[in-house]
Amino acid sequence: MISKILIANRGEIAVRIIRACKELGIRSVAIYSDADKTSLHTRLADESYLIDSSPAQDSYLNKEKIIKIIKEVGADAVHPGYGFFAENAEFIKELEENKITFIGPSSKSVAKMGSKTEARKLMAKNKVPIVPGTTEPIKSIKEGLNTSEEIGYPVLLKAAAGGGGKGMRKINSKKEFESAFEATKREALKAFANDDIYIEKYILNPRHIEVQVLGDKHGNYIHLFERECSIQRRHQKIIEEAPSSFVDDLTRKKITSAAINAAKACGYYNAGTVEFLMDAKKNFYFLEMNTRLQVEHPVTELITGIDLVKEQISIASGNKLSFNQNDLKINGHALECRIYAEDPANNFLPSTGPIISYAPPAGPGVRVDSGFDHGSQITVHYDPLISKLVCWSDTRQSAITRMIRSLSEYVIGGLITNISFLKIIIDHPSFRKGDFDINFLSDEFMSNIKTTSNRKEEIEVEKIAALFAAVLKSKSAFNNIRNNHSVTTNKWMEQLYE
Ligand code: MV4
Repeated sequence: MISKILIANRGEIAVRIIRACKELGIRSVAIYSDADKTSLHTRLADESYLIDSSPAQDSYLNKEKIIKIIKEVGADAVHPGYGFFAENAEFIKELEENKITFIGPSSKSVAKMGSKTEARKLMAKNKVPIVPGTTEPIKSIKEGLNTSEEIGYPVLLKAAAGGGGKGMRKINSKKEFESAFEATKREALKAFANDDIYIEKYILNPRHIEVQVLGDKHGNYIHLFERECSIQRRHQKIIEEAPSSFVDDLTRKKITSAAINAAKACGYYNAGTVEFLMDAKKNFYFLEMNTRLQVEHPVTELITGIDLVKEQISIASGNKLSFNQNDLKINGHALECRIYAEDPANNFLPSTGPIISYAPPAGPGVRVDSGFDHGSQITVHYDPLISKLVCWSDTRQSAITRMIRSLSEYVIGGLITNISFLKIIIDHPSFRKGDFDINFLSDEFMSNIKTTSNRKEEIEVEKIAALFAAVLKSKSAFNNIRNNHSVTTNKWMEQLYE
């Protein structure tokens, strides 16, 4: 039994995990940095501990300090969220050695999927289609040229220790090969301290489709259907949905059973995601396995009714999966928009400062997973994700309508956000038709839309309005004390009309 969980993360995902703990009657422990004193996770957990200063290396990546706190507070388990230590095999191994439960897969599974060439080898052996190419690092330019000739240009050079889009290079013809090979090797060495690189055929204009899987420690596996994640910019996903409008029943059957084979192949337990590229003919190819809970997990929760975080905790406790494959069916459609504090009109420059007013959307079929609220500070130290707006409805079209309604309702004062940009994408005829691939947000798309806004001026007005409201509030409180009657909620309004 797990009775106390330390959440080694921040922002919306830390809040998501704390909420699951509360509903399960498990004590939650938050850690926070200087920059996160005003964040929601710090306030919502049963216990919160300051780790150190704001940089991630000193705080959420400070392994020694985190393990020290785990021991001091007597936490019996750790939930890593995503990012930070979520896929760090060394961190997981250290917890395993200290008999602290890691709410995720074993360090062995994580290490196996960490090497992209090893993962490809394992997949090829276990009936999971991989992109044509090599399963061993390329040793020489001559070998690379021969392989590329065989599979046909264009090809992609990828770092064996890479992932998530880092350390890749496209080669269009043999005359580009030599210099690209050297450059990719150099970059891989710098980024991953490992210069092994391998070759894949370049798949033209694919979609990014991923399958959510769950495995328990007793060898049971189930999938929770697919998510469509093609709407991304520079490898940063922006909009995700479940199910994919491109995947038909037969393709779904094939891709989900490939995903289960992938999980079985690495002795996986807990929640994981198998990523695929899917071409226009619906051929799909294994890309990588993400050995963590993903940002976009809510869309899967909304169409299946499964609470993935509670299931993760149950699996980590040693329980069997609480349902079988036949219990699951796709119910309706869900969309997620990632709400970032960044300026689409200014090359997505992060926007920092306090949130001076905050009014999230609500109503039927609307879920907001936020890490922040009124008074929280968004800083330069971490990813500028404020929250995730997730909408469910019975059909894709009505989920789109609901998303536009919710985006229009969302008020985040004091910061520039990508909300208007999200509305433009969701309302685009091609998006509505489901006609897009990973290149949808191309430079061409970006130059054709109008992302300029008067947010800068609006923010100045918001700041003055917030100041004015604060003055009125304190005057109201002062009058209440002076008149010796208790503070009532309507006093503030009365003051306005005085
Ligand atoms: C590819 C590809 C085309 N062909 N591999 C980017 C992230 C990393 N996980 C793999 N990626 C890609 N691999 C072959 N053989 C195109 C991409 C790719 C991509 C994939 C998924 C989502 C967005 C993407 C954006 C650019 C490139």
